Amino acid sequence: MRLAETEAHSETGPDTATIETLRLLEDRIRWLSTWTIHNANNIREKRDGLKVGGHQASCASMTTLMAALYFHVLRPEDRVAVKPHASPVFHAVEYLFGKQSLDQLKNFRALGGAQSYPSRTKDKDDVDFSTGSVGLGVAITAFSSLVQDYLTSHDWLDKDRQGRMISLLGDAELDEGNIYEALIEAHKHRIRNTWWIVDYNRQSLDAITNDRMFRRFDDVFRTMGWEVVTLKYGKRQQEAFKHKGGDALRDWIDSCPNELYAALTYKGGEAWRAQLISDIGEVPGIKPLLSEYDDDQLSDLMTELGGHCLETLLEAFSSVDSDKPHFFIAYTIKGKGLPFAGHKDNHAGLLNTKQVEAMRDQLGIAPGDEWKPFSGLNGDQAKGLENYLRAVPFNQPANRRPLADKIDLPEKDVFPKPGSAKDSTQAAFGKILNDLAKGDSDLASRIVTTSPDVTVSTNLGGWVNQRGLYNRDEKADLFKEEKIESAQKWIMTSSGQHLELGIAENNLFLMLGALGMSHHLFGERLLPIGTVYDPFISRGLDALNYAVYQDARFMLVATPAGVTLGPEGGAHQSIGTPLIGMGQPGLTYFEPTYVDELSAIMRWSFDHMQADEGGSVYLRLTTRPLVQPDRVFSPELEQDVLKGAYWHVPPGPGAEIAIVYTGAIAPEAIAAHEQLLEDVPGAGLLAVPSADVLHRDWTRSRRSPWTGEGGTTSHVDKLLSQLSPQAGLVTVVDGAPSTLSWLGGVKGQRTIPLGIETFGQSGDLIDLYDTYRINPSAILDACASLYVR
Ligand SMILES: Cc1ncc(C[n+]2csc(CCOP(=O)(O)OP(=O)(O)O)c2C)c(N)n1
Ligand SMILES: [Mg+2]
Repeated sequence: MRLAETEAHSETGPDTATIETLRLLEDRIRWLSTWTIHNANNIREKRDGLKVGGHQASCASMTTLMAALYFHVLRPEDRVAVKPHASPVFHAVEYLFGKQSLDQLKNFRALGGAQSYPSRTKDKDDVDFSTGSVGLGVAITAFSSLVQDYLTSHDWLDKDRQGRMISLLGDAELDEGNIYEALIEAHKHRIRNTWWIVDYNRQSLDAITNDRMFRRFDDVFRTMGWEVVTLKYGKRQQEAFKHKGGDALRDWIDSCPNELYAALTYKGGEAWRAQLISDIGEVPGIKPLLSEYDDDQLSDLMTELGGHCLETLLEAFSSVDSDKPHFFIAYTIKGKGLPFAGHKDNHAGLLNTKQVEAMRDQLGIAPGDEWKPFSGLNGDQAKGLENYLRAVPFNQPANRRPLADKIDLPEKDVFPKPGSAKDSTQAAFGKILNDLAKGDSDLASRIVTTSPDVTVSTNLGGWVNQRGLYNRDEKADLFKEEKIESAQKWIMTSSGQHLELGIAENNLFLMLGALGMSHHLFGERLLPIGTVYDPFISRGLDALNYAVYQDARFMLVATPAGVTLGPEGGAHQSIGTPLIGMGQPGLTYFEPTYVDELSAIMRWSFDHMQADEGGSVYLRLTTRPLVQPDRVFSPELEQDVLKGAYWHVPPGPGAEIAIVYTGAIAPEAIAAHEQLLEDVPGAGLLAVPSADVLHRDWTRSRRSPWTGEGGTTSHVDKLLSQLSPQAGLVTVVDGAPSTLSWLGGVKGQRTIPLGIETFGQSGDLIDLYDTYRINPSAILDACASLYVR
């Protein structure tokens, strides 16, 4: 194992009594996490023959770190993302604080019980950030610290409500590229109050990690302006190094390959001794030094690395005296204190019953008392721990889930609704925000926009001109000062309302996730809007899922979309995104055609983003300018738009056919419908601004007799009932045809779905719609084929 040389130290260490108490608490959480996993796998009844799983080694690797933090260092305003596989340790900590129930622990990984990985939305105790998809829980803390700064700059957050945003991560998580994308963005925004603490056990899931990464992480983080603190040796090791031969021992540790260190850890004291004697036994002082330790003590000495030494950890954490971001590399042993410590296959390894019982006996816990928080301790010790836990700073009454007020929305009649005769939904989106920016509504003050280098090309320019860019560092618009003409006035201030990101879509979703949790984390509501090109949603898909899973609330505006971007097309065409919108729980997908629809949907979205049972919204927009309908946007029409569909041209009684369209392809559907009417009077034309809302309402209605969700007939059922039961449908969307093909299942009406199934070339709309067969003649061909049985 090669180790870095920087050590953290301070003049005043914690007192011995505190260390002793913390040691006992660490034993508790190591035991409880081991037992929770054991119970779930070996004691609780199994009904399906599936492995339950759990990660005892990953937990044991981090118990010292978590004991030091939760039982000493943390303050209630601090927010922590815990490495996914240490979830049982977190729940054990909460259990000792009295914030987690025994029932939850007993039901670890069972429905309604403590979750496999910490979950803000599903766990019942106080999880700050969900984790699970490694890397994302790390980066979200940096973005949350940026949100904290944003709120502070806007005078919404007092200093005493500011905390540190902390990630406890595994070393293999450092392979996730999203961490480095976040690091770059964090550097640009000069983030602070962020600690990333690596459980540096040099094991991943499959293997021992590569020696070549030694010292690389330190370099990377230092280069990016972080304070790097390497916690490499425990105190006992540091004591040993002071003796004759100590330097050689230290050098040996430094140069030992990761794999050998892990193997010797697993084999134990005798193996350590043999290896050390063989490698450096001739160095003066080594043999006498080693002879001072029996085999067990030698094993302890060699494995009590910085991350397992409370004194070392507490000194390091308490010596932080700036808000500079800190990167702690805490050397640990995976499975420390468990029989498979250091074994390369221990990631998903489970102790067998004999081993668990041996651990229990060693702690003096009587059979049957396994769940008792202080079992195995004498009365004084138990009392001492209880008193200590009551006084722990992190356990003090504090409102860690503050309730944020709702932001009032402008009345419907004053909500912006641009009135051009011809407009695209993207341009109209920009105008709506521009109009809001000019006003002084509460809504406008709480909107915060963000975009990964596509601010201008997604029409956010007007908004940014008025509301400015946000950065803690003020910066004038140099082009303006130099009197150079430009439509974009990019003034950067601490009161700005647009967060400009570099081209990393993953960061966009992490940013939206952090902004969208502001009301929960900081008690201040923000209404985040992020813009992106529709195809690049896929680039950040896991982070999008992650944000939504945490119940972050935001508006995602994706534009341009489909093949309708025309000559710009090819690689920038998006096909499957409607299905992403439909398939993602917690995200409601709309694809309006007209500006009046868009305006109503945006107003609804700001409400939905704040509703208790609400969620996030995805608007799939276009750059294609469309002639706007000359119509009264009645409350009934608005209702239908928000329910997902309306009859653009209602069908005649018992009509035999309808054309159904979504989004920018409307002119082709309309043209085809006009021709169809010549042969089939009464044919209907159905507009579907949200296949997602429509589909969810339909499936809810179908299952409601069994789930009691309210048994009203679905909106789509009512609409399609206006057609003959034998009617046929031709659906068309600039996207995957399956977005609308399900409509055939509602009433059993024969359906021909049109859409994009291959892609990848530029062209004008005439050629592209022809090539991909979504033009009027293709729609009419499909209508004709409905009559061929
Ligand atoms: C994005 C993602 N890919 C893969 C996994 C599966 N996985 C879970 S843990 C793990 C290795 C973790 O190693 P490390 O971060 O070092 O944690 P340790 O258990 O060693 O503390 C992997 C690959 C995951 N959870 N998330
Ligand atoms: Mg690891």
